[in-house]
Amino acid sequence: MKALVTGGAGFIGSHLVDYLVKQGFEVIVVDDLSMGKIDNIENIDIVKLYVEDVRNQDFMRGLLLRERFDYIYYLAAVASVADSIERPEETHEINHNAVLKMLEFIRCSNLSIKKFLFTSSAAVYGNLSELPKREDSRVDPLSPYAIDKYATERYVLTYGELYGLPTVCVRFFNVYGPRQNPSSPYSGVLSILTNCLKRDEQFTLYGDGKQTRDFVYVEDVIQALWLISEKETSHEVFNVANGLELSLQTIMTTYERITGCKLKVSCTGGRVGEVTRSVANISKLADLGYKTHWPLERGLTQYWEGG
Ligand code: UD2
Repeated sequence: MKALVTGGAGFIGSHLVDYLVKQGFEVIVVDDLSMGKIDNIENIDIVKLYVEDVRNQDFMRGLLLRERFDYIYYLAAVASVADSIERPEETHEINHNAVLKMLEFIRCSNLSIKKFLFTSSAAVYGNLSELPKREDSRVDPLSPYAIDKYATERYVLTYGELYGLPTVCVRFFNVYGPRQNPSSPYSGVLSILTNCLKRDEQFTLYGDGKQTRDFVYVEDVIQALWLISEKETSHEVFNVANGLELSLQTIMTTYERITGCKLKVSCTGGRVGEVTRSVANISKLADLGYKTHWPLERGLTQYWEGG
């Protein structure tokens, strides 16, 4: 079996690559290393890495024709809401146009694939009050990032239906774990918290800490991606989360207890456009056999010790 992982040197992508290699897949990665790192890939000696931009159509088309992938996992993206607000047009080129062009090339070239999996985000749900979010809950994409993710989802699913491509989309909630880069202003809060605790640095808390999120450990995310790609799934969307709503305050207290470190906190106003509450209904994923193996305490402990 041969798999393409775009964004495969990034945080989630590299964990997926490791897993696929262990399953005996031949894995090919396309990553421009704008956020990813070569060191993230454990088996770099057997993984073929192309340091390329997914917008490079000549390259991408040549690769698809040459390699004839069984599975395509599309993770390459401008991966942050705030970043997309800084550069909406470029985000659109990367997060939307590049995916659409790949789908169109697959269609026109009659390439046969077993599964095309596109990674979307909980950002598509916006700030509507309905909770927990089900895959058929109303969406309200509020940023260039969310708009592109949602529009691309629709294309991915509609291409699947119209042209018989086995396509699926996943909506990631707040993924955390080793290799998440803490150094960007758009980094996930758990990588920032880990950094602050390890270096005894000040953590800036936006808002009152009562905002809630559904944090999911990266190993559970990989389990979900594997189930979705292996089971009979097609033209549908899956939430990928833990299914538990926790406040940021609870996360901070739990992490302090686990590490035995005291967090230095400075409070500031909430972020503009911030989602107040977020939690997923994960029953669709559970129907595929998904079980969370990494409750928060276990995930945080592992992240602290190994990440
Ligand atoms: C997550 C995703 C984002 C998008 C969004 C959809 C990550 C890293 N980002 O954004 O891409 O999918 O969900 O809703 O997964 N915070 C602090 N201090 C900090 C950093 C964060 O207080 O230094 C707060 C932040 O204001 C928020 C919470 O921590 O309330 C989580 O922030 P985040 O950036 O990790 O994730 P989120 O949910 O804003």
